[in-house]
Amino acid sequence: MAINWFPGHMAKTRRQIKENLKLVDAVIEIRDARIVKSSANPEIEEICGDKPRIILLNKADLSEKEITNQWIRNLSKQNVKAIAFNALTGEGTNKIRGLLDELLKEKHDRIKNKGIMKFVDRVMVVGIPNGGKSSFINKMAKASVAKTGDKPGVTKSKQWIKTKMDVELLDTPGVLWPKFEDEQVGLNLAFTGAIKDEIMDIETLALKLIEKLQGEYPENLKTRYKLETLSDNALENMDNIGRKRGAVISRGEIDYNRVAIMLLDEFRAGKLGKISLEKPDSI
Ligand SMILES: Nc1nc2c(ncn2[C@@H]2O[C@H](COP(=O)(O)OP(=O)(O)O)[C@@H](O)[C@H]2O)c(=O)[nH]1
Ligand SMILES: [Mg+2]
Repeated sequence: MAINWFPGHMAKTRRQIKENLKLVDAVIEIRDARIVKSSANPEIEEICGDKPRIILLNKADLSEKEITNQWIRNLSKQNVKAIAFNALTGEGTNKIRGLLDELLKEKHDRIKNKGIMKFVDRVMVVGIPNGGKSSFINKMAKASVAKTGDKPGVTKSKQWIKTKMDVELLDTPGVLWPKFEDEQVGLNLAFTGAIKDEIMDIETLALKLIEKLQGEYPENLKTRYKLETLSDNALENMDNIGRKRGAVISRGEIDYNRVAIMLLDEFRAGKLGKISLEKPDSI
């Protein structure tokens, strides 16, 4: 991981997020729509308690729409709402206000009953590294009127980003750790580029991705690499991909390093099509 997680670090992060939770009305948790389970923090429920939460299934431009919709149904409950999101385009932003209104109806009614009609909701953003927290905050800030500085006497050192939708975001997101002790989770994070290629050598990683895709998305693999048929053997498929792309060293030997880099890059950029590596009942 870009961040070195160790027990002391986790405890500190957990404590900081819990402190910040006291300052906000709701949490926006960012996950990767391609790996909804693997991009979750294992303690998120415990950390957030009953704080209303919106789960943004971000990078939805890269996931299968129908499966993302299944996830949305699967994750939504009284205090938790999920939506598909694209933090590069901001698609989904216009739904956030409505979801907050649903989640915070009691608070809003209480305020309105006092005759106050103009108020803001304060929200903090949390998520594992590379899920899109900064991109999301930037998109929200683009729709912002001003960045509020410290207000004298009020929560010193906390910076709030104002937006046009009567929402203020805590400007530093809570960075959470994934469930990295689980091998499949590690692979999924590596496939999607959430962790850089340090989990294993990239040739093995690419081979594992081919294995996954030949089983679940064979047509995407065939179409992208113009393969007429697929083998059950991932290495044979990797060879064929290498040949199709001219990733050959000498005497027909495949340049596996080149194939691996190309395949992972293309997968992460969505060039193999919209792919969901986890479905609601998988893992
Ligand atoms: N395709 C796609 N890429 C995204 C999306 N949101 C973020 N990214 C990319 O994911 C990477 C990590 O995003 P970043 O905002 O830095 O994540 P953070 O570590 O959670 O702050 C960057 O390369 C972003 O451009 C999205 O909705 N779709
Ligand atoms: Mg960031």
